[in-house]
Amino acid sequence: MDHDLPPGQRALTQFPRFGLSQFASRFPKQTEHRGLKISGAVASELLIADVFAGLERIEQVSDFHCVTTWSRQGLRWSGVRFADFHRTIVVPKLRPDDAAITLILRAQDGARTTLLLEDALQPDVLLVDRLDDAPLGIEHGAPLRLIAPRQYGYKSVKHLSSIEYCVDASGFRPSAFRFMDHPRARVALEERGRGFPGWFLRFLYRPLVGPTVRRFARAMAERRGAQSSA
Ligand SMILES: Nc1nc2c(c(=O)[nH]1)N[C@H]1C(S)=C(S)[C@@H](COP(=O)(O)O)O[C@H]1N2
Ligand SMILES: [Mo]
Repeated sequence: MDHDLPPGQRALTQFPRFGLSQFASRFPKQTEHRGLKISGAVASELLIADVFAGLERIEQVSDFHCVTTWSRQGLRWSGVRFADFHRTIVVPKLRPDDAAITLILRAQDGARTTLLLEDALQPDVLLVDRLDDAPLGIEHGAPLRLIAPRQYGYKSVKHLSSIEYCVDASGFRPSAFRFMDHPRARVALEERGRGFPGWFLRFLYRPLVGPTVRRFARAMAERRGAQSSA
């Protein structure tokens, strides 16, 4: 099915737990409560206890593209549209500054990235708590994850804990090296990183896929082992 894939991507037959190696052994402390902090250029900071309350739940099948060149096709997510959350909850309650065009997404494991509000408002960007008809597991981002299918995977923050509406994100430090965090990361345009062409980064990243998948799987197995003997 590789012919359906964006430039430079290869399909995997499974959906691995993945990320920057420094996050392999970091896990969310809170796995049940799906609360989300909203902060930044807003009238007041707010902790939303249940992001899903009162919003239309939708199911969506989409492909997932990691910047290191692996893709997983046909994932079935369930959640709410970020656009609905933004327009129904954030705008009326918190009145974000019109100039806040960037979101900083932060996760319980310390991961963080930015997403343009314009990209986040696409109808296929979801806040999810279910995957393939089951509650989202720790591997894939419990208790709450954002997915942005048109962006490379590093914008789809797992264990999402806060969203900061930001007027000026120039001082933001991403969790990866700066060249690895493209502000938009659009898969169709192969915006893998900044300063280097996308096709070049394919060859830099591809050798990391196997070792990273194994490292993340090992850390997960160790966590399960530690929990079952505790
Ligand atoms: N909190 C958090 N979110 C994260 C990551 C991470 O390490 N921690 N890794 C990112 C990267 S690089 C990818 S490809 C996807 C992997 O998602 P998966 O583990 O569900 O396959 O999550 C993204 N979101
Ligand atoms: Mo990734």
